[in-house]
Amino acid sequence: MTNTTSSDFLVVANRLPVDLEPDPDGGPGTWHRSPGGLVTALEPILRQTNGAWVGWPGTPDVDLEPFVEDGLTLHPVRLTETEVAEYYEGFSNTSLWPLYHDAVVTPTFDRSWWKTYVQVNERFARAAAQAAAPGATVWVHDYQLQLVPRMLREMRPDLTIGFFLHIPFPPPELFLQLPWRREIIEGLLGADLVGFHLPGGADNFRFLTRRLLSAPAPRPGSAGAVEVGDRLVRVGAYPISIDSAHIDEQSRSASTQLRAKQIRVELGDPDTVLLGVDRLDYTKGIDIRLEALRELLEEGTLDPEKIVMVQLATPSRERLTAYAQLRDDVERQVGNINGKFGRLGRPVVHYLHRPVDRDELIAMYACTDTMLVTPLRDGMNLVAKEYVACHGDGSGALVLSEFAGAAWELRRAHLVNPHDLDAVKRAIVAAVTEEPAVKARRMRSMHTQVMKHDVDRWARTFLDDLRAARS
Ligand code: ADQ
Repeated sequence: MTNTTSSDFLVVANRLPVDLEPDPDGGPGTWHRSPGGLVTALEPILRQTNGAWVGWPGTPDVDLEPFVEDGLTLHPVRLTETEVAEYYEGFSNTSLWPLYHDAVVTPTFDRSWWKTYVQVNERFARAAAQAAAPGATVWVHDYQLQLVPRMLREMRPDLTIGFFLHIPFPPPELFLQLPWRREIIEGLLGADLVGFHLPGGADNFRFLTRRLLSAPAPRPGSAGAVEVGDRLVRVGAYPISIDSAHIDEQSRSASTQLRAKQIRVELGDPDTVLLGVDRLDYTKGIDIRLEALRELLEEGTLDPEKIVMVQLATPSRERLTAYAQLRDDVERQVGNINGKFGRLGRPVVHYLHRPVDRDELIAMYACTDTMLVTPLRDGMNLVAKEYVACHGDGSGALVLSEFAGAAWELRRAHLVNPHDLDAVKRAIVAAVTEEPAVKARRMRSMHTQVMKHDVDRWARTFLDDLRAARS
């Protein structure tokens, strides 16, 4: 029996790293590993530190005791159906998500969603307060739980609390639209360390502490820490990454290489394979790359006999109107391209609206000539780094939006403004036609960056700074 009480290290996130799939016969259901950037990023650290995870199991209205699954101690937080609708789909994904992504879709603010957000944040804070050993370190994650740091500090002043935001932190002009802007800033300031992917997000946050709470400007030598009463809250940039060595090794394995060759054959042996891999989300710019491809085929710059695009799109937030609309739009675009430029047995765009297993995904990356990552805004974008990790041999090319956090490190990609369709088209053509030697120089330099700055280094740096912040 593993001890499920009193952990010295806790991760608190909206979702547990597993999903409970209900049994059709009303039985207890079965657990599955759930997809997503956060799980991918944190699992190695949790295993190394013997930590525990507090989160929602992904199904409403289930009461579960803490349990151990695949070596990880999990503390489920119960959410009712209404709470899922108001806290998760409502305030988190219809207010905060679009607002924090440059309002590319207009955010909706609803007072009852906010009340439920407060109530659910309290429940997460209580669950963490119960699971944490005296003096434990608690690492709270992401936009769904921005009130937890302050609530948890009030319940358990003995804890060391870190917070990391996985999505962009918006410019003040946008953040100030939020009716509960002050509460969110105060919530985050309950942490000892507040981390963002990029320095820009950290700067936006510091500015807002002065604007909304009249916090004094950071003192010289305080590394930009914010003074809150007698406490000092550190603020910093921690660009997240991937398990680079593992992905690199897997991409070089004989079985991956064999599968990569097979995939190209299955795709009809084209000269060029383009790939997009995303959650089906309106921030990811899937429609932009499809439109660019359509125009390039239409004007004859790309030859449909020689090029194939694969778009993998994991279903996401399907009950929300903006997402259902996006799916319709993307599927119409794919149909248009294939209707016009495909022939029997040879579509130009292969579109899969489902998650693909990890081994297959790595083989897909490995066999791809040009990866298309074109979000309108993205906190980091792990897909870009995963692709680079699979091309240690210098093959491949990456078209990358300037508005993905990853662009901050992957300077040698074909960087592009996704709002400028002509620029996206030029970048695709440049990536497809570039001399192999030039391509290889770009890719090797990005590969070195990704290998050095992996997820282990990300987490260690954050946790070292958190320890230092507390002392
Ligand atoms: P996401 O928006 O989910 O993450 P991303 O960083 O690209 O975006 O991570 C997605 C993960 O899911 C990747 O590991 C990818 O391999 C996997 N994935 C995506 N589509 C898939 C498919 N069809 N099949 C299988 N796997 C698939 C949020 C933020 C990002 C930030 C991460 C981590 O929005 O900006 O990089 O958190 O902080």
